[in-house]
Amino acid sequence: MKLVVIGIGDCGSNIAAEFVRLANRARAETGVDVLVRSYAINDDPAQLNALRKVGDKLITIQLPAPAGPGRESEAGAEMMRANGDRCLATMRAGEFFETDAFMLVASSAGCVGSGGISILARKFKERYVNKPVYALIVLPLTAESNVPAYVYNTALCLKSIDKTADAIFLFDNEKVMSEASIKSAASNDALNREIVTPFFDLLRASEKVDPKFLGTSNIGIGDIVQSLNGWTAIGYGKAQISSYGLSLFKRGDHFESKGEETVKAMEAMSSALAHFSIQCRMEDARKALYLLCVPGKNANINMARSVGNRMRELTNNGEVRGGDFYGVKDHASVTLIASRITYLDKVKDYYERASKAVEELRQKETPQP
Ligand SMILES: Nc1nc2c(ncn2[C@@H]2O[C@H](COP(=O)(O)OP(=O)(O)O)[C@@H](O)[C@H]2O)c(=O)[nH]1
Ligand SMILES: [Mg+2]
Repeated sequence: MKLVVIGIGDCGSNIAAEFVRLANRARAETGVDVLVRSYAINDDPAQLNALRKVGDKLITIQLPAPAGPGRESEAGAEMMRANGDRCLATMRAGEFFETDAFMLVASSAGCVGSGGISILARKFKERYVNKPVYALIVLPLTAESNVPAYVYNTALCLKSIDKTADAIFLFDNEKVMSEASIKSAASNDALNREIVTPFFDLLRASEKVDPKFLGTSNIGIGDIVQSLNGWTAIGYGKAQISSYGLSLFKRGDHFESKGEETVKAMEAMSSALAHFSIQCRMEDARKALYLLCVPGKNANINMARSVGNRMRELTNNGEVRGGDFYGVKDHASVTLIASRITYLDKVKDYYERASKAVEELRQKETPQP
Protein backbone atom coordinates (compact mmCIF):
# COMPACT_ATOMS: atom_id res chain seq x y z
CA MET A 1 0.00 0.00 0.00
CA LYS A 2 1.34 3.40 -0.97
CA LEU A 3 0.64 6.29 1.35
CA VAL A 4 0.88 10.02 1.16
CA VAL A 5 1.58 11.07 4.75
CA ILE A 6 0.72 14.57 5.93
CA GLY A 7 1.98 15.52 9.39
CA ILE A 8 0.60 18.66 11.00
CA GLY A 9 2.16 20.48 13.97
CA ASP A 10 5.31 19.39 15.84
CA CYS A 11 4.31 15.84 16.61
CA GLY A 12 2.67 15.24 13.21
CA SER A 13 5.68 16.60 11.33
CA ASN A 14 8.13 14.46 13.28
CA ILE A 15 6.08 11.35 12.54
CA ALA A 16 5.80 12.29 8.85
CA ALA A 17 9.61 12.30 8.78
CA GLU A 18 9.71 8.93 10.54
CA PHE A 19 7.49 7.47 7.79
CA VAL A 20 10.23 8.47 5.32
CA ARG A 21 12.76 6.41 7.30
CA LEU A 22 10.29 3.50 7.36
CA ALA A 23 9.85 3.74 3.60
CA ASN A 24 13.61 3.77 3.05
CA ARG A 25 13.82 0.55 5.05
CA ALA A 26 11.02 -1.03 3.01
CA ARG A 27 12.83 -0.19 -0.21
CA ALA A 28 16.16 -1.51 1.07
CA GLU A 29 14.79 -4.73 2.54
CA THR A 30 11.94 -5.59 0.21
CA GLY A 31 12.41 -3.48 -2.91
CA VAL A 32 9.00 -1.84 -2.70
CA ASP A 33 7.80 1.75 -2.35
CA VAL A 34 5.27 2.28 0.42
CA LEU A 35 5.41 6.05 0.52
CA VAL A 36 4.65 8.39 -2.35
CA ARG A 37 5.58 11.50 -0.36
CA SER A 38 5.53 12.86 3.18
CA TYR A 39 4.55 16.43 4.00
CA ALA A 40 5.34 18.26 7.23
CA ILE A 41 3.14 21.28 7.90
CA ASN A 42 4.04 23.48 10.85
CA ASP A 43 4.42 27.07 12.02
CA ASP A 44 7.88 26.46 13.47
CA PRO A 45 10.58 27.12 10.85
CA ALA A 46 13.40 25.71 13.01
CA GLN A 47 11.64 22.38 13.41
CA LEU A 48 10.88 22.12 9.69
CA ASN A 49 14.48 22.97 8.90
CA ALA A 50 15.76 20.20 11.15
CA LEU A 51 13.48 17.66 9.47
CA ARG A 52 14.84 18.34 5.99
CA LYS A 53 17.77 16.04 6.69
CA VAL A 54 15.56 12.99 6.02
CA GLY A 55 15.73 13.75 2.30
CA ASP A 56 13.51 14.84 -0.54
CA LYS A 57 10.73 12.32 0.18
CA LEU A 58 9.72 14.89 2.79
CA ILE A 59 8.38 18.27 1.74
CA THR A 60 7.98 20.93 4.41
CA ILE A 61 5.21 23.51 4.34
CA GLN A 62 5.61 26.54 6.54
CA LEU A 63 2.49 28.07 8.08
CA PRO A 64 2.51 31.76 9.03
CA ALA A 65 2.89 32.43 12.76
CA PRO A 66 -0.50 32.38 14.52
CA ALA A 67 -2.26 35.73 14.68
CA GLY A 68 -3.37 35.67 18.32
CA PRO A 69 -1.79 34.39 21.54
CA GLY A 70 -4.20 31.39 21.72
CA ARG A 71 -2.56 27.97 21.51
CA GLU A 72 -5.78 26.01 21.68
CA SER A 73 -7.24 23.63 19.17
CA GLU A 74 -9.55 26.31 17.74
CA ALA A 75 -6.57 28.51 16.87
CA GLY A 76 -5.05 25.59 14.96
CA ALA A 77 -8.33 25.03 13.12
CA GLU A 78 -8.40 28.72 12.22
CA MET A 79 -4.84 28.54 10.89
CA MET A 80 -5.78 25.64 8.65
CA ARG A 81 -8.98 27.31 7.44
CA ALA A 82 -6.87 30.26 6.35
CA ASN A 83 -3.98 28.23 4.86
CA GLY A 84 -5.34 24.78 3.98
CA ASP A 85 -5.92 25.52 0.30
CA ARG A 86 -2.44 26.94 -0.03
CA CYS A 87 -1.06 23.77 1.62
CA LEU A 88 -2.93 21.63 -0.89
CA ALA A 89 -1.70 23.77 -3.78
CA THR A 90 1.90 23.18 -2.64
CA MET A 91 1.45 19.41 -2.79
CA ARG A 92 2.32 17.40 -5.88
CA ALA A 93 -1.19 16.32 -6.78
CA GLY A 94 0.15 14.61 -9.90
CA GLU A 95 1.57 11.93 -7.61
CA PHE A 96 -1.75 11.26 -5.97
CA PHE A 97 -2.95 8.95 -8.72
CA GLU A 98 -0.51 6.26 -7.56
CA THR A 99 -1.52 6.84 -3.93
CA ASP A 100 -3.71 4.27 -2.20
CA ALA A 101 -4.57 6.34 0.86
CA PHE A 102 -3.83 9.59 2.65
CA MET A 103 -2.59 9.41 6.23
CA LEU A 104 -2.91 12.63 8.22
CA VAL A 105 -0.95 12.74 11.46
CA ALA A 106 -1.14 15.00 14.54
CA SER A 107 -1.11 15.07 18.30
CA SER A 108 -4.46 15.82 19.90
CA ALA A 109 -3.17 17.93 22.78
CA GLY A 110 -1.48 20.80 20.97
CA CYS A 111 -2.80 23.52 18.73
CA VAL A 112 -1.63 23.40 15.10
CA GLY A 113 -2.13 19.66 14.57
CA SER A 114 -5.04 19.18 16.94
CA GLY A 115 -7.19 21.83 15.30
CA GLY A 116 -5.78 21.63 11.81
CA ILE A 117 -6.08 17.92 11.11
CA SER A 118 -9.87 17.71 10.71
CA ILE A 119 -10.03 20.83 8.56
CA LEU A 120 -7.40 19.43 6.21
CA ALA A 121 -8.91 15.92 6.28
CA ARG A 122 -12.20 17.38 5.08
CA LYS A 123 -10.47 19.11 2.19
CA PHE A 124 -8.86 15.82 1.14
CA LYS A 125 -12.18 14.00 1.39
CA GLU A 126 -13.89 16.59 -0.78
CA ARG A 127 -11.18 16.68 -3.44
CA TYR A 128 -10.21 13.04 -3.66
CA VAL A 129 -13.54 11.33 -3.13
CA ASN A 130 -12.43 7.83 -4.05
CA LYS A 131 -9.34 7.66 -1.85
CA PRO A 132 -9.46 6.76 1.83
CA VAL A 133 -8.41 9.46 4.27
CA TYR A 134 -6.96 8.04 7.48
CA ALA A 135 -5.87 9.86 10.60
CA LEU A 136 -3.17 8.96 13.09
CA ILE A 137 -3.70 10.72 16.40
CA VAL A 138 -1.24 10.76 19.30
CA LEU A 139 -2.97 11.17 22.68
CA PRO A 140 -1.20 13.04 25.53
CA LEU A 141 1.08 11.54 28.15
CA THR A 142 -0.42 10.84 31.58
CA ALA A 143 1.56 13.72 33.08
CA GLU A 144 -0.01 16.05 30.51
CA SER A 145 -3.52 14.70 30.74
CA ASN A 146 -4.44 16.88 33.71
CA VAL A 147 -3.63 20.10 31.90
CA PRO A 148 -7.10 21.54 31.14
CA ALA A 149 -6.06 22.86 27.71
CA TYR A 150 -4.72 19.44 26.70
CA VAL A 151 -7.90 17.70 27.79
CA TYR A 152 -10.07 20.22 26.01
CA ASN A 153 -7.98 20.14 22.80
CA THR A 154 -7.97 16.36 22.78
CA ALA A 155 -11.75 16.09 23.17
CA LEU A 156 -12.30 18.66 20.43
CA CYS A 157 -9.81 17.00 18.10
CA LEU A 158 -11.32 13.52 18.59
CA LYS A 159 -14.90 14.76 18.12
CA SER A 160 -14.11 16.43 14.82
CA ILE A 161 -11.78 13.83 13.33
CA ASP A 162 -14.31 11.09 14.15
CA LYS A 163 -16.73 12.84 11.80
CA THR A 164 -14.20 13.35 9.02
CA ALA A 165 -11.67 10.56 8.56
CA ASP A 166 -12.46 7.08 7.27
CA ALA A 167 -10.49 5.52 10.11
CA ILE A 168 -8.53 6.94 13.03
CA PHE A 169 -5.48 5.15 14.40
CA LEU A 170 -5.15 6.10 18.05
CA PHE A 171 -1.80 6.02 19.83
CA ASP A 172 -1.58 6.48 23.56
CA ASN A 173 1.71 8.35 23.99
CA GLU A 174 2.12 6.93 27.50
CA LYS A 175 1.95 3.35 26.22
CA VAL A 176 4.27 4.21 23.36
CA MET A 177 6.74 5.81 25.77
CA SER A 178 6.85 2.81 28.09
CA GLU A 179 7.59 0.59 25.06
CA ALA A 180 10.27 2.91 23.74
CA SER A 181 11.97 3.33 27.12
CA ILE A 182 12.44 -0.42 27.41
CA LYS A 183 14.69 -0.24 24.36
CA SER A 184 16.53 3.05 24.94
CA ALA A 185 16.15 6.50 26.42
CA ALA A 186 12.73 7.60 25.20
CA SER A 187 13.34 10.59 22.95
CA ASN A 188 10.71 11.86 20.51
CA ASP A 189 12.56 9.96 17.78
CA ALA A 190 12.31 6.73 19.78
CA LEU A 191 8.59 7.30 20.38
CA ASN A 192 7.98 7.99 16.72
CA ARG A 193 9.83 4.84 15.70
CA GLU A 194 7.50 2.86 18.00
CA ILE A 195 4.54 4.56 16.33
CA VAL A 196 5.44 3.85 12.70
CA THR A 197 7.00 0.37 13.10
CA PRO A 198 3.63 -1.48 13.27
CA PHE A 199 2.88 -0.23 9.75
CA PHE A 200 6.08 -1.65 8.23
CA ASP A 201 5.05 -5.22 7.43
CA LEU A 202 1.50 -4.29 6.51
CA LEU A 203 2.48 -1.64 3.97
CA ARG A 204 5.18 -3.68 2.24
CA ALA A 205 3.33 -7.02 2.29
CA SER A 206 0.41 -5.46 0.44
CA GLU A 207 2.68 -4.22 -2.37
CA LYS A 208 3.82 -6.21 -5.40
CA VAL A 209 6.69 -8.04 -3.74
CA ASP A 210 9.17 -10.55 -5.11
CA PRO A 211 7.34 -13.93 -5.38
CA LYS A 212 9.82 -15.48 -2.93
CA PHE A 213 8.23 -13.37 -0.20
CA LEU A 214 4.68 -14.44 -1.00
CA GLY A 215 2.87 -16.38 1.69
CA THR A 216 0.06 -18.89 1.32
CA SER A 217 -2.60 -16.20 1.38
CA ASN A 218 -1.59 -12.67 0.56
CA ILE A 219 -2.93 -9.55 2.04
CA GLY A 220 -4.07 -6.98 -0.54
CA ILE A 221 -4.68 -3.26 -0.41
CA GLY A 222 -8.41 -4.01 -0.64
CA ASP A 223 -8.18 -6.11 2.53
CA ILE A 224 -6.63 -3.21 4.41
CA VAL A 225 -9.09 -0.63 3.10
CA GLN A 226 -12.07 -2.83 3.91
CA SER A 227 -10.78 -3.53 7.40
CA LEU A 228 -10.37 0.10 8.40
CA ASN A 229 -13.25 2.09 9.79
CA GLY A 230 -13.70 4.46 12.73
CA TRP A 231 -11.62 4.13 15.91
CA THR A 232 -8.69 1.86 15.22
CA ALA A 233 -5.86 0.32 17.20
CA ILE A 234 -2.78 -1.34 15.77
CA GLY A 235 -0.51 -3.81 17.52
CA TYR A 236 2.76 -5.40 16.52
CA GLY A 237 4.62 -8.27 18.14
CA LYS A 238 7.81 -10.06 17.28
CA ALA A 239 9.47 -13.29 18.40
CA GLN A 240 13.06 -14.10 17.56
CA ILE A 241 13.64 -17.51 15.99
CA SER A 242 16.75 -19.33 17.21
CA SER A 243 19.48 -20.17 14.73
CA TYR A 244 18.77 -23.81 15.58
CA GLY A 245 15.17 -23.34 14.51
CA LEU A 246 16.28 -21.57 11.36
CA SER A 247 18.72 -24.33 10.39
CA LEU A 248 16.03 -26.96 10.77
CA PHE A 249 13.89 -24.77 8.64
CA LYS A 250 16.44 -24.53 5.85
CA ARG A 251 16.90 -28.28 5.79
CA GLY A 252 13.17 -28.52 5.23
CA ASP A 253 12.90 -30.70 8.29
CA HIS A 254 9.20 -30.16 8.37
CA PHE A 255 8.13 -31.86 11.49
CA GLU A 256 10.44 -30.14 13.96
CA SER A 257 10.66 -26.74 12.32
CA LYS A 258 6.89 -26.51 12.18
CA GLY A 259 6.85 -26.91 15.93
CA GLU A 260 9.16 -23.99 16.63
CA GLU A 261 7.62 -21.79 13.94
CA THR A 262 4.11 -22.28 15.27
CA VAL A 263 5.18 -21.55 18.83
CA LYS A 264 6.95 -18.40 17.63
CA ALA A 265 3.93 -17.26 15.61
CA MET A 266 1.70 -17.60 18.66
CA GLU A 267 4.29 -15.82 20.83
CA ALA A 268 4.37 -12.93 18.35
CA MET A 269 0.59 -12.81 18.34
CA SER A 270 0.38 -12.62 22.15
CA SER A 271 2.92 -9.84 22.07
CA ALA A 272 0.91 -7.95 19.42
CA LEU A 273 -2.24 -8.29 21.52
CA ALA A 274 -0.38 -6.91 24.54
CA HIS A 275 1.01 -3.98 22.58
CA PHE A 276 -1.97 -2.34 20.96
CA SER A 277 -1.47 1.36 20.33
CA ILE A 278 -4.33 2.11 22.70
CA GLN A 279 -5.97 0.02 25.41
CA CYS A 280 -8.95 -1.71 23.83
CA ARG A 281 -10.94 -4.91 24.00
CA MET A 282 -10.97 -7.08 20.92
CA GLU A 283 -14.62 -7.93 21.50
CA ASP A 284 -15.45 -4.26 20.92
CA ALA A 285 -13.89 -4.36 17.44
CA ARG A 286 -16.30 -5.03 14.58
CA LYS A 287 -13.45 -5.43 12.11
CA ALA A 288 -10.01 -6.90 12.41
CA LEU A 289 -6.98 -7.59 10.29
CA TYR A 290 -3.94 -9.77 10.92
CA LEU A 291 -0.67 -10.32 9.13
CA LEU A 292 1.71 -13.09 10.06
CA CYS A 293 5.32 -12.82 8.89
CA VAL A 294 7.67 -15.79 9.05
CA PRO A 295 10.83 -16.72 7.16
CA GLY A 296 10.92 -19.05 4.21
CA LYS A 297 8.65 -21.00 1.95
CA ASN A 298 8.21 -23.99 4.19
CA ALA A 299 6.09 -22.32 6.80
CA ASN A 300 2.91 -24.24 7.28
CA ILE A 301 -0.49 -23.05 6.24
CA ASN A 302 -2.00 -23.79 9.62
CA MET A 303 -0.05 -21.05 11.32
CA ALA A 304 -1.85 -18.20 9.57
CA ARG A 305 -5.09 -20.09 10.00
CA SER A 306 -4.54 -20.37 13.77
CA VAL A 307 -3.93 -16.63 14.04
CA GLY A 308 -7.11 -15.97 12.03
CA ASN A 309 -9.20 -18.33 14.13
CA ARG A 310 -7.97 -16.78 17.34
CA MET A 311 -8.90 -13.34 15.98
CA ARG A 312 -12.40 -14.52 15.13
CA GLU A 313 -12.79 -15.87 18.68
CA LEU A 314 -11.51 -12.68 20.25
CA THR A 315 -13.77 -10.44 18.17
CA ASN A 316 -16.84 -12.62 18.73
CA ASN A 317 -16.99 -13.44 15.04
CA GLY A 318 -16.17 -9.96 13.88
CA GLU A 319 -15.26 -9.34 10.26
CA VAL A 320 -11.71 -10.70 10.12
CA ARG A 321 -9.30 -10.52 7.20
CA GLY A 322 -5.68 -11.53 7.06
CA GLY A 323 -2.79 -13.27 5.45
CA ASP A 324 0.86 -14.19 5.70
CA PHE A 325 4.12 -12.94 4.28
CA TYR A 326 7.62 -14.47 4.06
CA GLY A 327 9.69 -11.28 3.86
CA VAL A 328 11.42 -11.67 7.23
CA LYS A 329 14.67 -13.46 8.07
CA ASP A 330 15.15 -14.38 11.71
CA HIS A 331 11.86 -13.79 13.47
CA ALA A 332 8.14 -14.27 13.40
CA SER A 333 6.01 -11.17 13.65
CA VAL A 334 2.31 -10.50 13.86
CA THR A 335 0.57 -7.24 13.02
CA LEU A 336 -2.97 -6.87 14.33
CA ILE A 337 -5.54 -4.20 13.60
CA ALA A 338 -8.70 -3.77 15.64
CA SER A 339 -11.03 -1.42 13.84
CA ARG A 340 -14.54 -0.03 14.06
CA ILE A 341 -14.07 -0.17 17.82
CA THR A 342 -17.38 0.65 19.45
CA TYR A 343 -16.08 1.56 22.90
CA LEU A 344 -12.81 3.05 24.14
CA ASP A 345 -12.23 4.05 27.75
CA LYS A 346 -9.74 6.75 26.82
CA VAL A 347 -12.04 8.47 24.32
CA LYS A 348 -15.00 8.36 26.69
CA ASP A 349 -12.82 9.74 29.46
CA TYR A 350 -11.68 12.75 27.39
CA TYR A 351 -15.24 13.51 26.32
CA GLU A 352 -16.42 13.38 29.91
CA ARG A 353 -13.63 15.59 31.22
CA ALA A 354 -13.91 18.18 28.46
CA SER A 355 -16.65 20.32 30.01
CA LYS A 356 -14.83 20.54 33.35
CA ALA A 357 -11.67 21.51 31.47
CA VAL A 358 -13.55 24.32 29.70
CA GLU A 359 -14.74 25.54 33.08
CA GLU A 360 -11.17 25.60 34.42
CA LEU A 361 -9.89 27.38 31.33
CA ARG A 362 -12.57 30.08 31.67
CA GLN A 363 -11.73 30.63 35.32
CA LYS A 364 -8.11 31.13 34.37
CA GLU A 365 -9.04 33.67 31.70
CA THR A 366 -11.37 35.75 33.87
CA PRO A 367 -9.44 37.60 36.55
CA GLN A 368 -10.84 36.77 39.97
CA PRO A 369 -12.19 39.76 41.96
N1 LIG B 1 4.99 10.75 20.08
C1 LIG B 1 5.30 12.03 19.98
N2 LIG B 1 4.63 12.94 20.69
C2 LIG B 1 4.95 14.25 20.54
C3 LIG B 1 5.98 14.69 19.68
N3 LIG B 1 6.05 16.05 19.74
C4 LIG B 1 5.10 16.44 20.62
N4 LIG B 1 4.41 15.35 21.11
C5 LIG B 1 3.23 15.37 21.99
O1 LIG B 1 2.30 16.23 21.34
C6 LIG B 1 1.62 17.06 22.26
C7 LIG B 1 1.92 18.50 21.95
O2 LIG B 1 1.50 18.77 20.66
P1 LIG B 1 2.39 19.43 19.51
O3 LIG B 1 2.48 18.47 18.38
O4 LIG B 1 3.66 19.95 20.06
O5 LIG B 1 1.42 20.63 19.12
P2 LIG B 1 1.28 21.45 17.78
O6 LIG B 1 2.65 21.72 17.26
O7 LIG B 1 0.57 22.70 18.19
O8 LIG B 1 0.44 20.64 16.86
C8 LIG B 1 2.08 16.60 23.61
O9 LIG B 1 1.16 15.63 24.08
C9 LIG B 1 3.44 15.96 23.35
O10 LIG B 1 3.73 14.98 24.29
C10 LIG B 1 6.68 13.69 18.92
O11 LIG B 1 7.59 13.96 18.13
N5 LIG B 1 6.30 12.40 19.12
MG1 LIG C 1 3.87 23.45 17.76
